[in-house]
Amino acid sequence: MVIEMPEAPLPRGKIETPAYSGSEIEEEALRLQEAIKQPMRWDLELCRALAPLTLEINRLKREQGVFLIAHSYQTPDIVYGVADSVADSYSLSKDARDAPQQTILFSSVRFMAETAKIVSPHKTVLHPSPEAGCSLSDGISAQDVIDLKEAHPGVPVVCYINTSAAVKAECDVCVTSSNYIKICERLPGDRLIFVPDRFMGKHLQTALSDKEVLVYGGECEVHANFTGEKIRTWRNSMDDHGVDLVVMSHPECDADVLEESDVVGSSEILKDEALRMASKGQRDFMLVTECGTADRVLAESDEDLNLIGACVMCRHMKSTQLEDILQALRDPRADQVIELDADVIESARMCLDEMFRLMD
Ligand code: CIZ
Repeated sequence: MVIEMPEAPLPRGKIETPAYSGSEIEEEALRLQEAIKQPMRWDLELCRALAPLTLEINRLKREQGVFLIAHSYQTPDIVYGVADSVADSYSLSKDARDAPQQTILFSSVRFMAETAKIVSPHKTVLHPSPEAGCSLSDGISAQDVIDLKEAHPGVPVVCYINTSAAVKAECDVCVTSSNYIKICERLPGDRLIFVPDRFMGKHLQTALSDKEVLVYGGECEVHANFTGEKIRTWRNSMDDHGVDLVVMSHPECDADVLEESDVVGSSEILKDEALRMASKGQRDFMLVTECGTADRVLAESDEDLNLIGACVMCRHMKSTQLEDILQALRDPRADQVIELDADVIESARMCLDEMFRLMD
């Protein structure tokens, strides 16, 4: 039915791969196409063009003992072609910490690769796209947090994981989109400072009736695009056609979007809930978030689903392509190896460890 999603990325053809045989390429192309499950957008011709890249990346990963982590917002060729672990940032930070491999390649934005380095400082963390930032993370500095602490002495500072290592080093506890309410409920005291997402902070304030939440003013440039009015219009028009629409949105959206939603959660929670509801017969969903979540639902459901309305693509998340991953595995540039000051790692580690402790 209606799904407005961006075109699949085309291979850029700027990197040499060894000559794999026709049968190896055909087998790999079929594996990719079956795993991605969007045969119109990811057709066999495209999968054949991508196959030498995924074959070579998987060969190098095995040879070098590299654990490849991809956030759910990465493109399906990365998620289903080469990743060893795909999830939201809470699960991925644990996977980075617990992986036995000494080298992690993190296909995602910069703050997530930094988080992997903080939780496993002895490992080499490769980040193929150093330019891949995040409007939330880039919108707050360590000095901003220091100023907040001076203005509100003694009030605990909670940071969303979408922050730099330097910002985490100034905060008391880190949260992700899958645990921000649970962790803040468990914090002592009746006030907290929440940085940097003003929408998630507002949602947190609604959920925590007995605590005051002092909220910073940042926002995600992807999720800030959605409006409650647009969702109401979609829902009404679906109602008129007898379609029982389930609206699922990410907590980085504004309050009027979340009020219109049946489910609010991280990419992993939305995906799991859509799959659970699909297995019980629900077919029509609106995923109010980055397009990668819809790609995952389509790939991982056995049902023929209608994903209605428009997702929005994150230009930072989508800046990594298979070719960047192959290049970083072969010969990483200095700016593709995450390096952080030891004192930043130590303080930021306490902020992340506090999250793991409060989630136990
Ligand atoms: O918490 C995360 O992982 C983020 C930043 C997004 C999501 O929900 O996956």
